[in-house]
Amino acid sequence: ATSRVQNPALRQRLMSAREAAELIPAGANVGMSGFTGAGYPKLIPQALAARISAENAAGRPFRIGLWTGASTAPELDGALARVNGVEMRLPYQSDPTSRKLINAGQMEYTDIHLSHVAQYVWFGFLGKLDVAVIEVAGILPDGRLVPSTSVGNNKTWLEQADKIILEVNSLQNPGLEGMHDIYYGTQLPPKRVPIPLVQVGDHIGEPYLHCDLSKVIAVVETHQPDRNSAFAEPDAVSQAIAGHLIEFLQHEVKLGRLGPDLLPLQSGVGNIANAVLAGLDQGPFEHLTAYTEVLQDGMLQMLKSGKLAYASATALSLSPAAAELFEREIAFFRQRIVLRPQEISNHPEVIRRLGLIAMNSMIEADIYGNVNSTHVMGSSIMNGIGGSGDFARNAYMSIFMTPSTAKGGAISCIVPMVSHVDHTEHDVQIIVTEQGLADLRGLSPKERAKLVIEKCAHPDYRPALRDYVRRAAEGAPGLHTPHLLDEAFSWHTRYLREGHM
Ligand code: 0RQ
Repeated sequence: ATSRVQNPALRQRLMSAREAAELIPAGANVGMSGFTGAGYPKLIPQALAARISAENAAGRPFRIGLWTGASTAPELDGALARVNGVEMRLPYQSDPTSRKLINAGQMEYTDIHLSHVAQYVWFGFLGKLDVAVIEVAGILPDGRLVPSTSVGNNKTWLEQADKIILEVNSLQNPGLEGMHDIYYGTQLPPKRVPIPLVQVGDHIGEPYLHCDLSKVIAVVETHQPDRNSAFAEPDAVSQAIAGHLIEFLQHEVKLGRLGPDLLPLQSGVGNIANAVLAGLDQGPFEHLTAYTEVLQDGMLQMLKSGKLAYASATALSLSPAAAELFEREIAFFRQRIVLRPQEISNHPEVIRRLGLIAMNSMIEADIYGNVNSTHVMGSSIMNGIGGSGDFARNAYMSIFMTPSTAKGGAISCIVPMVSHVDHTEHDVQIIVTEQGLADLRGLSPKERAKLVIEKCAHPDYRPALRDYVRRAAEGAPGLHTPHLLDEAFSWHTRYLREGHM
């Protein structure tokens, strides 16, 4: 087969992953590609982990700052975390070993809205980016790069890093070429201009990433699949959540607040999100569109069935079966999918303009509508805020979903006060559990509390929540958002003490 490294100068830089990893210095800030298990470098992080392990064994401490698009995979986050090679991680991760290190206080983690990352680097808020390690699907003769299955922050990493290392993955489908829209019109304040994107499918940039060839210090050829982890079949709880949501959307259409094709959908990742998409695929709405971060199985299926006309995202996140479908029918999907930098897929200006229906999962909500997406019992990180804040604050309608209980019923996901706040009561409009849906739009805190308890809380926890609200209304110094501050976290402390709320 002919090499995908078509630029002669870059062919001179071909080397093994081990040799490339030697070029990354200890203490470097490294910007890697990768977004929800797609398009991350596969060999260099593992080679770097081996080097770090050897250096540490020889008594020479070696750690890096690791920046990505979002979560990656065991070959990247997992490999580097297992050798304790990451001093500081940003902006989002979901790796079990990293999570353990972060919660043990051994890895610093800066959890940033995904739309903020690129601009923070341009502003100089995060320090210097030393090396970019980017997976691409090919290199053109003139040195432009064919992006892979995710775009993430790659444009910014390539522009901002002093040095660039490329992993050219020949397993990525050549049909990816032309599916990307890389926008080069972003300016810095005070020179910013409007982003000219007014329809989900608009192409406002170019299909390729630019690359300053003089900065490229290594090119490594790989032939490795993306992570592609399977989804669970929708269970009764996620199906019930999907059912409530679809009934609600039908009601909004009836009231004339949404058209029969709704508005562009944003959907978080995970099993509930996938169940909602499966529900929409069977549901009454036609000619739907999506302006989202991650295109997962459910959306691929909706494109296939014709329910979904077009989808914009920054990354694919597919199960092995869906990845196979994508491969087989890439000619069909490339007409209907565009992948953009995450600063555009998650851009507040564009989200507000398009008027998205944002649907994200959460850890817990409180009776007044504050949402915690990231922390367990106030102090342990689960994953991170990801794009949920970008979408929630700026959407036409912001929906948060969770089962009403966790850990077999020992935890109520509806609590008096959330133990950590990611989305405030001002950014949260609709809360859904398998019990029902609370539409909080236009309601005062006291009205919201009543609705959240009666519609969303598990029946086992409703009496205690009602009791809290009643006593707060008697004992709180102010009656706008009545709380008993001595008691507001007692559900969490009871769980930590006794193993149930
Ligand atoms: O833990 O596996 O140890 O039992 O949290 O919960 O129910 O499997 O739900 O996988 O959809 O994840 C919010 C974490 C939900 C995810 C969150 C425990 C529960 C389980 C996972 P175990 P489920 P999901 C676009 C949008 C933030 C980023 C985001 C997330 C584990 O959706 O990371 O929205 N969101 N991005 O047992 C203690 C509670 C709990 C609880 C659940 N109340 N207390 N533990 N759990 N509720 C995508 C991107 O930005 C990339």
